[in-house]
Amino acid sequence: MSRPSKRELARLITGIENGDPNALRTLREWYGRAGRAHIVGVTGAPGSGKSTLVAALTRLARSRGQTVAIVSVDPSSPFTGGAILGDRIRMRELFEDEGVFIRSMANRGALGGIARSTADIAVALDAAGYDLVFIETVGAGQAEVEVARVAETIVVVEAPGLGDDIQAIKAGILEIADILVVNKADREGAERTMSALQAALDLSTPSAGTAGHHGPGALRRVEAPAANAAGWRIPVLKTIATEGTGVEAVLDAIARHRQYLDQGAGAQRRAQRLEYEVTIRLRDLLLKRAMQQIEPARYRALIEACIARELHPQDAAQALLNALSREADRTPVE
Ligand SMILES: Nc1nc2c(ncn2[C@@H]2O[C@H](COP(=O)(O)OP(=O)(O)OP(=O)(O)O)[C@@H](O)[C@H]2O)c(=O)[nH]1
Ligand SMILES: [Mg+2]
Repeated sequence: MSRPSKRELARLITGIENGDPNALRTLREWYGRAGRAHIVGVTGAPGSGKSTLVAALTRLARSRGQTVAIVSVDPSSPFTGGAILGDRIRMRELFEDEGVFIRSMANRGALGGIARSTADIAVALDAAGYDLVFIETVGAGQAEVEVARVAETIVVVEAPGLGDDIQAIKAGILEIADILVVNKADREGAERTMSALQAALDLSTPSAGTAGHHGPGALRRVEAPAANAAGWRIPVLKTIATEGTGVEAVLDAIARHRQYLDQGAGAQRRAQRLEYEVTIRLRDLLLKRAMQQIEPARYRALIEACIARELHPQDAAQALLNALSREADRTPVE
């Protein structure tokens, strides 16, 4: 395949976002070609400087001869143009660079939906030949964590806060980090944030126990793979993204994590990630099928019963499931 133009890629990605069957057909053909790019998730609290850092990393990676794609999920700043002027000027050169592809995804699908399209978009960019694919998400909830998990390497960006208040801990995203960055190191309190993060890391033992999750066991709970097996020390790095300070160390750490994965840890992690992805897709399909089969009137009646507190939501869900299995029992097996 010749390398697709940015315009062709943009069209394919729109198709993926819209669930267009043609786009999915193309993606299936491309899937076998993917697997070469390094997919890097960048997440963290709103305004911590993720986009600025990704832009700085991209410039540096370009100077090292790598091509870069950036997917920004639900952005509120730079990549969509909502940024202050200085940021926008700095972003423009990236937009004009042939070796850089930038895409924003603003549509908020249902839980899982956005993770699914992000995974597909990453495959498209990977197959299209980009060396590095950055996926920026705002680390604020379950959906964002699912999106970040599409990546092989996850960078969590923190900014110095008030006192010891670490947003990443509050949002529950610290545990998925492979690399921690304290950005805005020019601000008051950066050292304190660094040591608070280091302390939190020292406390948390990697949960290698989830690694052996195989087969239908994984379906009992949509459980994410343990992010950090033994052998990888999570670095805590300091940056001033607006000035490019410390960015080289972050890009080096990203490359080192890739090497670490390539030396063996990656195979197990890739298997876990794909198992997780298949499980999420199965959950979505099951729910979709259930919603198609459930009679709307019955559904409404059960919700009403919950509103009237005559029925517990768990029992409503169970009643719907029971009705589905009775339906399935009547459906002859082909
Ligand atoms: N002082 C200082 N400001 C920074 C630094 N990095 C980014 N900023 C500024 O912080 C603001 C937010 O930066 P963004 O890169 O948009 O942050 P973000 O995390 O991508 O924001 P969202 O995508 O909206 O969550 C911008 O005005 C940046 O110029 C830094 O190292 N120091
Ligand atoms: Mg941003």
